[in-house]
Amino acid sequence: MFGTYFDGEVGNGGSVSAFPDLIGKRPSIAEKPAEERRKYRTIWISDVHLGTKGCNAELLIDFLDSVDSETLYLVGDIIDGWRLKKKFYWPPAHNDIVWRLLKRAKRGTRIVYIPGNHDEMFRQFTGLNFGGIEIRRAAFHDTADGRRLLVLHGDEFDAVMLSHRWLAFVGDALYHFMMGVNHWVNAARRKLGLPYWSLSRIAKHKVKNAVEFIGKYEEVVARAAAERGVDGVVCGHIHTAEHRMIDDVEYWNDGDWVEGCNALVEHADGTMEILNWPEEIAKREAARDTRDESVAAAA
Ligand SMILES: [Mn+2]
Repeated sequence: MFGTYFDGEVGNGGSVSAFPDLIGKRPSIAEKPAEERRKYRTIWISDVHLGTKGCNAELLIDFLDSVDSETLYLVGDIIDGWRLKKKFYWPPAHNDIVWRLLKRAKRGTRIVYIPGNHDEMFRQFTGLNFGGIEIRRAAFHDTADGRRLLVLHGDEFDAVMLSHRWLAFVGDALYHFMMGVNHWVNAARRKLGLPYWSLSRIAKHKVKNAVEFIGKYEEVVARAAAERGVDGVVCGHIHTAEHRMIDDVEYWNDGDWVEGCNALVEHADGTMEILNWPEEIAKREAARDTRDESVAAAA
């Protein structure tokens, strides 16, 4: 099963210099200083879907400006080529994300980009290097405490999930509709000063079929990882952040930036955790309010 997509994996290929000089330009949202960022050994993000209204670009910009890492994995569906083909949607904030990624690579972060099914047009560049961003079909990641993890997007298993294909098909239209609703609900909530809220995350957990689908998918991915003899697997694709042990294999899903707004991180000692960025922002703001109150009390 793995043969097909590992064959395309090449080590360090050539470098492509024709990449547009985005770094020379200024982002529309100014970058926060790099010094105050939380440092991680590794960060994984996926399913950003740049080029769609569903992408929470501002939250991702806030995340990128708040964290740093030695290695950053972009685990697929970063740009939504399918949607862009139908309707061109590319606001300045989406450029800002590309700008930040290129800038990060230039500053010395190792960036590995594993295209997914929505950005499969980049798979033809497997083995190449764009502005310091390595494009790979899949990767192995060794954690600081010596575990070996297989990193891939996860659409490789869609064929195995054939019995659930009708759900994927109905799901895509319904899902796109819900992403739209989610976008407007949150635009309104932002105006009212309310925190980010995920409609589809709540809906998904209520639908029995979706829950069964997710559980089955996680098992299929973990089994394939076990066949490769690794300790665990990191994937994306189904927009559901998760950490669970499936037999002896650690299953990690880094979630998405459409609904959940999650990232997976590895600390210096190898421990890993899933961050929910809206929750992290809420914690940060609560801490700032407490600080402001104590400053006011002292004055
Ligand atoms: Mn995908």
